[in-house]
Amino acid sequence: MTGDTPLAERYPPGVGTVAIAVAAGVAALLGSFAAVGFAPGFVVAPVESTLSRVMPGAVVTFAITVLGDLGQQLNLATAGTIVVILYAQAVVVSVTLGRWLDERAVPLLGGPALVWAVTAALTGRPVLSLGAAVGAGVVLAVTDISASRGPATERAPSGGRRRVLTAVGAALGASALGYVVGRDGTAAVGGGSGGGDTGDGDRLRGDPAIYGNVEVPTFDASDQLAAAEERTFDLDGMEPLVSERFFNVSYSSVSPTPDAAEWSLSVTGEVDEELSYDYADLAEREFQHRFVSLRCVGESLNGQKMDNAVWSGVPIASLIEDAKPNSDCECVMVRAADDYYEEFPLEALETGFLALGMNGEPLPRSHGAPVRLLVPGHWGEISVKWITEIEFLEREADGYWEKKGWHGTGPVETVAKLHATTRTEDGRIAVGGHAYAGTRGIDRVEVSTDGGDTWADAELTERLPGATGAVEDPPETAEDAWRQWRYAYDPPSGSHDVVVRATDGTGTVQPSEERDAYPSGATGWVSETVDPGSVG
Ligand SMILES: Nc1nc2c(c(=O)[nH]1)N[C@H]1C(S)=C(S)[C@@H](COP(=O)(O)O)O[C@H]1N2
Ligand SMILES: [Mo]
Repeated sequence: MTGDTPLAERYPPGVGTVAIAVAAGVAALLGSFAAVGFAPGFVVAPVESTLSRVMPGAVVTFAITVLGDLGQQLNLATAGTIVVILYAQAVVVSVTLGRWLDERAVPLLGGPALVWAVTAALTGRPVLSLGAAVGAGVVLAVTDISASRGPATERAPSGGRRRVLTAVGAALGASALGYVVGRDGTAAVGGGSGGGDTGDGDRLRGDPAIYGNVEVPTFDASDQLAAAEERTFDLDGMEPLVSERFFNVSYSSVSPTPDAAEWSLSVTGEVDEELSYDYADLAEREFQHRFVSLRCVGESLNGQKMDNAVWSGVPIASLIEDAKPNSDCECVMVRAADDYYEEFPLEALETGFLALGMNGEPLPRSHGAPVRLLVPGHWGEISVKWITEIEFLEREADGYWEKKGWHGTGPVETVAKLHATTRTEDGRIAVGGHAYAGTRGIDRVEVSTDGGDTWADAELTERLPGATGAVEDPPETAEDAWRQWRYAYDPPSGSHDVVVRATDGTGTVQPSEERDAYPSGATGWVSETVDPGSVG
């Protein structure tokens, strides 16, 4: 070994050491990613989810309503930066100590050891945390070797700079490798980010990381899927009646990966008897297959966070009955594996459904695998994903979003969206979209092409079929599903305003009053200026 270079020169003091430490920190972060993928053991995950939880309501609201998905990415980037700073500090500590003792082994081994300790403390996963230590170790080892090859004294000051560049180069190489390995690892567990995947990765009867240790039942939703396909309007730019890209909203961008074999749902609190169900308890039951549409209270009026799927599972009423609840407030707190919690009336819960399957497949990770709650007709936030506990309460309490000022536990507002504007073959303009009013149903959609002065009826898709499978009195049509509308007209020569409004099953017209999403959902009529010249 040519270890004669004094430590002070191996790690150029000041900015040089910081640069090497940051490079090691970045490599450590990607090392963690390589070992874990985009899953809860990834060091950024606990930091990001804590950030979301402690963030003031106003900031979160701004992020959701104004920044949308970008808000979540910013949060993730902030969490990543915090982690790199923590790692860099750990490396600086080890270098300082090494310099003081004049012992090169201290940063070389102590640096990665500290990085490992930080990671293990954050994630609680000691073995997977070795990935981060290896990332930091690569950069520190390369720096050490490059120092041993040429003492900085002979080439000063360029020796120091060269070492920093070598460290940065090593960090880039290790990080790129870590990224590729981690990304493939995430794909292998069928996950992907919370950023909108519909579980395309889990073709093989579900995500093996979740379903690998259980018998996954079959979900025969083929009749409903066929009916939806047949009834879907063929209009350019409009999503079909079963969403191809089902939106995703989770307060934390890293979805949990619960092992279905370990999963259980407990019924606790103000009950005569506490109960617990595991995955097999539910999987062996005869399923219902039913359409349920979801809409997020945080989306803008004409937003994209409203979708529809056919879900397979069991009604919740049959599961909570035996516990004989005696809650004074007639209310429940539902909790989940990501530490999410929402409180709402028992009356709403009793109409709910525990879904194990989505569109004929095991529930994808990002939509709450292995089991999620669906509460028909209510804003999406109480359809708790990764559900673990139903607690009957003595008195009312705030849920996760209500603590941040939202009022999103009630029934959805009625909306007709306008997502497609195209030219028909015979030169007319066709507009279309989806309309949804929760369990009230959609009876009518009207369109105005003159800014709201005159109205005409739009054509509506036939209602989707009602639940099948283990259903006592199968309803003719779906009780909580959207419909598509379309309308074709001869355009006037100039720009004109197209306005849409729906009427729900109780005969109530969608309110025209314009209101932002915060705090209880957007209202108003969707309106769009159409310039015939630019409609292709
Ligand atoms: N455990 C858990 N459940 C959750 C959430 C969450 O962050 N964690 N988000 C809720 C919100 S705000 C909505 S709109 C719906 C979205 O469901 P999706 O992601 O399957 O579309 O899930 C709800 N259930
Ligand atoms: Mo939501």
